[in-house]
This record gives sequence, C-alpha cells and structure tokens, in this order.
Amino acid sequence: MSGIDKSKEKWWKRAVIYQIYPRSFCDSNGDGIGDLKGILSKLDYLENLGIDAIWLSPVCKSPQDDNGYDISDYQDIDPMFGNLDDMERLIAEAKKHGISIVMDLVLNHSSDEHPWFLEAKKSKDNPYHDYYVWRDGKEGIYPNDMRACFGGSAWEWVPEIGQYYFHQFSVKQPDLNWDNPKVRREIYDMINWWIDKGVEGFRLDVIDQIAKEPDNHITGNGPRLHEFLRELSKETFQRANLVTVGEAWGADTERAKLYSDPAGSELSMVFQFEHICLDQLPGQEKWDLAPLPFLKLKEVFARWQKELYGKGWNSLFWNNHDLPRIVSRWGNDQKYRVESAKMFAILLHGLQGTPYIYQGEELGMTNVTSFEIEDYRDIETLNMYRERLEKGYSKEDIMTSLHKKSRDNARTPMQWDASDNAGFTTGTPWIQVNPNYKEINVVNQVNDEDSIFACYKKLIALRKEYDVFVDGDFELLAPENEKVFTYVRTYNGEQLLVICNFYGDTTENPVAEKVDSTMKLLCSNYSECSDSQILRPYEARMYFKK
Ligand code: TEU
Ligand code: CA
Repeated sequence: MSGIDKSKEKWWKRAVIYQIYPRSFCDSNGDGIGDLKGILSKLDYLENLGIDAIWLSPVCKSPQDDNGYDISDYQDIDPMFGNLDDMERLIAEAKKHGISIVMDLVLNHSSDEHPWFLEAKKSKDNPYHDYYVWRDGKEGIYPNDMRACFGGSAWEWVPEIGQYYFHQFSVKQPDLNWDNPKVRREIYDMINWWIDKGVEGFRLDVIDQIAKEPDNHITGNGPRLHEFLRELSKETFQRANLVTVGEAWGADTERAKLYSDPAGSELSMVFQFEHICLDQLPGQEKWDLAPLPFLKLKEVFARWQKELYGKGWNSLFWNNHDLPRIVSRWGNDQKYRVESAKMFAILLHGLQGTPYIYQGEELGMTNVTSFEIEDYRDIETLNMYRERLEKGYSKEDIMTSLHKKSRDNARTPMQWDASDNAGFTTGTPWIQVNPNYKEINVVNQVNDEDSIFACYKKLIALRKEYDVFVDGDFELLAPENEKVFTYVRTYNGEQLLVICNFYGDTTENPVAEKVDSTMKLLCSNYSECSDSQILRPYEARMYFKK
C-alpha cells in the first residue's frame, strides 16, 4: 500500500504519480490496443512499485484523431478502452491498492464530433454555436495568420454558415469558448459527475490556453485565465480533497504561484516545461536539434526550487507521452543506460515537488530508432513530416529529428516480458514494440535489486520516510561545475545531499569535503561508493544525515 493517508490535506505533497498512456500500456483482448482491463491486471505491479496515483491519459469517447485528446463524450468511455463499468471497477480496485485515479481533462477543446460542435456548426443562431470560437470571413481569407500547433492555419472554414472556427491543435479539435458561462457550467457539472464516481484527481490539459483571445493573437496566459481557474476550482475541486495538476507550457514562477497558491484557490500544482525545453533554441522548433546547456539546466531547476518554496508546488518530471525518453535524450541509452537512467531518477526524486513517472521510465525504456516514416502514428509527427518535406528539408534530416523528438518515442508499447510484442498484446500492436524489449522489460527487472525498477522503488519509499524530501529547502552546490549537478536540502535537522555526474566520463567530485562518515548513503547507482573524490560515468549518490 502507498502508505499515504489521503484524508490529510495536501497528501499529494508526499505522493508519486505514475502516468499511464492507456493505448500503449496493456491490451487485455488482443485487438492490439491497451485498455482498462489491461490496466486492472497490472495494479499489483504498480502497488509493488509503490506509486500513489495514476494519471490516466484520456479514455473518454473519442475519434482518436489525437489519441483521445479529442473528446466526443466527456461522460463515457471509448469502446476501444472498455466501458463505464470497467472504469468504475478500475477506480474501486485501484483504491484498494492505495492508488488514486487522476483523470485527464481536455477542456481547451473538444472533438469536432462532439454533439456540441455538431450542433454549433449548423447555424449561427443554434444554442450551441457560442460554445466554440467563430469569426466571420471569406473562404480563403483567414481572420488572421495564427497557426495551429499541429501545422496549418488555426482557422477552419465552414461553408454552410460562412464562418471560421478556431483550433489551436488539429482541425478535429475545435477550441471551446470559455467566455461563454454556459460552457463553463457544462464543464463543472461534468467534473462533479466524475468526482462522484470516485475519481481522486485531475490533470488539466493545456489549461493555460483556455482563455485565448484570437483577435489579440493570444493563446496562452489570456487575461481571464486565473479568473476562470478560480471559478473552476471553487465549483468543483474544492468539494473534495483532490490532487489537481495543470499542464502549463507558458508558466513562469510568478504564474506558477497563482496556479498552486497554498490557499488552494486554483490547483494543487503546476506542470511546466522550462527545464525540458532547454535543448530548443529561442525562435526555433523542437525539431531543430540543439545541445543541452547544462549550466542553464541547473539554474532553471534551482530557480523553481527556490521561488516556489513555501509559495507554491511544482511537478517533477523528465518524461511524458509528448516527450522523447530521457535516457536517450540527455543520457546514454547504450553503454550506460542503467547508470544514466538511475542518475536521472536520483537527481529528480531528491527535489521538492511531486514526482511523475511515465510508464516504462522505471525500466529505462528508450527512444525507438528503428522506425521508418510508415511506422509512426502521431498526428504531430505525420503533419510535420509532410510540412518539412514541402519546405525542402531532406528526408534524412527529418528522420533524424523524429528519432530524437517524435512523441511516438514515448508511445511504443510497455515492455512487460521477452515474449512476442513484449507481452503487451497477443494481437498486432497499434504501434510497433521497441526492438530492445527482449533486454529491457519488467520481468528482467522486477526481482533484481540492482535494476532501474528497484532504484525507482527505493526512491518512492524514501519520499515517504523522510520529511526533508517534502519540506526541505534547497541550495544548489557548485553551480559553475560543467559536469556535476549537486544540491543539498535541509529540514528540521535533516540533511539530504545529492551528487550527480551528468556525463559519461569520470570527473572530480566538487563537494567531496561535504561527505563524511556521519552521512548515510541512501541511494546510488554503483554498488561500491568508497572513493568520495571521484565520480564515475553518470555516478549518482544520495546521502542523508540527521
Ligand atoms: O499537449 C500540449 C501541447 O502543447 C503539446 O501538443 C505540445 O505542443 C507538443 O506535444 C510538443 O511537441 C497536450 C497533450 O499532452 C498532448 O498530447 C495533446 O496532443 C495536446 O495537449 C492537445 O490536446
Ligand atoms: Ca484492447
């Protein structure tokens, strides 16, 4: 059992959350797509790992244009994943394992197949018309030059009514109009319905984009954003002791303090991306590959740790379903895969905030470099491929970017064992399994004390054991050191010292003098740690003293 008393206020400060991408986790019926019954069959695995909650990527009814981030019925389950009974069973069974279900709320947009939109596009005076964002215009002359996130114009022409609708993502994801109080009321009722079903938290998809003002070219951080969030929270989340996390690409520390204000007026915590975007140069796209500025990475983490201390709450993550795998991205997924995967875990789990583990991260799953363009499924990837070819990029260049940054790197099936298709399905998987599954899988790791899995399990348990993980302050050590990420946290006489060699060569330990015999080694990624002067490739150590 997770060991967290969830009746306590702010229980999520001590929690570790595990993200499941349902279509890639476990398939129970051989149709090649993961489903709710599949998740149900893996609750023992998750309880053994020790996590406290599952963030479930969307399972509601959806045409699956963006793998469920395009919802056509917020109060039903997509048949591909099961039905409402399965969902209720999952909520109840997970609870017995000490695991809360955190649903993914996609509130910025719906599917164009949602009944609201089907009505809205019938006529300008349809009662649902104002549920979406429309502008008059002429075919071929867009209201303005705004671009959609997955390529093309953000405006789509509907000839029947002579208007354009606004979509920040794909054409099949029309933006909801939050300025309309009826839309907000519908959303609150829907959320309360899920709370009544026993859901214990919500992740809010692109929540910083709901208060858009296309006439002013505003997408993120619109003027009414925090007004909407406070109302949303008051009408729904504040009824129950939930965990709520807002995905906010555009949040800085000042905004994060609003989102996660300790008084609880908006959300529990913010999920922001400043650290993870550092290998993208200003004004460029993520596909334009750039090296990671390591000193900047340390500065960014340190700033968030310091600024939010006592004033807000952050999420801690390296991975999710939109990001490439961290061992492949900033670590070494060959010779030092195990060492570097553990280093990332130790570095992150010593920080203040709520850690998120994305499925397979606890095994050190890697990017998939064997994919040809035909193997990809993600709408963002496929659209970008077409656009860049048209712009004259070489196929080779594009494939290099995809192997490094495609969202499908995170979406290959979970690797359970060495049997066909990694034990994910008995059928044909909707997306191919990473060919390295015979080596990297659950069965190989779950009973091995030296595995990446074991390292994650230990780190999760430590967060429950020592208060310094939750409440300790933060000081970055050796900020100018080009190889080592090291910091110390202190709370009530407890001290936590973390030292990580971020690179694949041996380096001097810049804080060797801080390690003395009074310090207990809580966690590390090499079995023998007697020499405190030298750090081996990707060596990471976590020390504690009281
Ligand atoms: O992601 C928000 C988002 O901005 C991403 O699409 C991001 O731009 C992209 O992944 C970077 O490459 C959320 C969901 O997490 C994502 O899966 C959805 O596609 C998107 O919203 C639309 O709902
Ligand atoms: Ca299935």
